[in-house]
Amino acid sequence: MTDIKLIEVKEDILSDNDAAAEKLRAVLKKEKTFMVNLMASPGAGKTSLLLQTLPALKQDLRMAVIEADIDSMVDAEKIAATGIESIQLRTGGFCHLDVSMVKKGLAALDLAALDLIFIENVGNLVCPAEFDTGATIDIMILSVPEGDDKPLKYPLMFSKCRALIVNKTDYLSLSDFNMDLMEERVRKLNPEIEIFKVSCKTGEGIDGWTLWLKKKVTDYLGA
Ligand SMILES: Nc1nc2c(ncn2[C@@H]2O[C@H](COP(=O)(O)OP(=O)(O)O)[C@@H](O)[C@H]2O)c(=O)[nH]1
Ligand SMILES: [Mg+2]
Repeated sequence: MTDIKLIEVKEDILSDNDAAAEKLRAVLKKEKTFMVNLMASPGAGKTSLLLQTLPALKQDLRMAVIEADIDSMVDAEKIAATGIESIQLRTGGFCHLDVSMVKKGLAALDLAALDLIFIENVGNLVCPAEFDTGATIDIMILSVPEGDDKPLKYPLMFSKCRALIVNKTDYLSLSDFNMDLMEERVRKLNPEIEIFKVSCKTGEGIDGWTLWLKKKVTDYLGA
């Protein structure tokens, strides 16, 4: 019987990407540009959160958005309608962004003229958690209709994020979502995580999130 060689490539891909991510973070720091990697399931409210967040920070910070989708321009068009520069990355089937893809988006922007860049990652709670984008911080959204058990099913995503935004709180009265249980499950994975409860429909809770982010960005720019 012929010997068949098995070569593990996943580790290499991830470690190459991790090294590139560290380099990109250093470039962003030098340019004084903060980058947020926003991750969530499809429909959790990533674009809606950006549409609430951009107007709140527009007076104080120079911003741009990199949108990523398997196909279509719809999200970038929604952002552009607010007057904020937006780039659409079409991943053509890839379910996450890696550093090389993010760099293509950044090449189309003038970093020196930007304080804050948001990446709307591909909608998915699995692959984006594995690939460092080079962002300054990772943020995720869990929306109430998705259920309070998601930290149990997608622990890596909940473990790596600096903040969790629980969106669609306007659905709470219609659902069996147990906020305390969800928080307990998340904190077991990630005791330091910041949790914001918002509704992008009513605007409830958006202030707390935008004030926290503004402070993070201004501390970074001043450092
Ligand atoms: N009721 C309710 N609907 C929301 C809320 N946030 C977003 N949506 C709706 O959820 C759908 C998906 O939102 P979108 O921002 O496109 O999600 P994305 O795929 O994560 O970017 C849209 O129809 C939004 O209007 C919310 O807080 N409450
Ligand atoms: Mg979207």
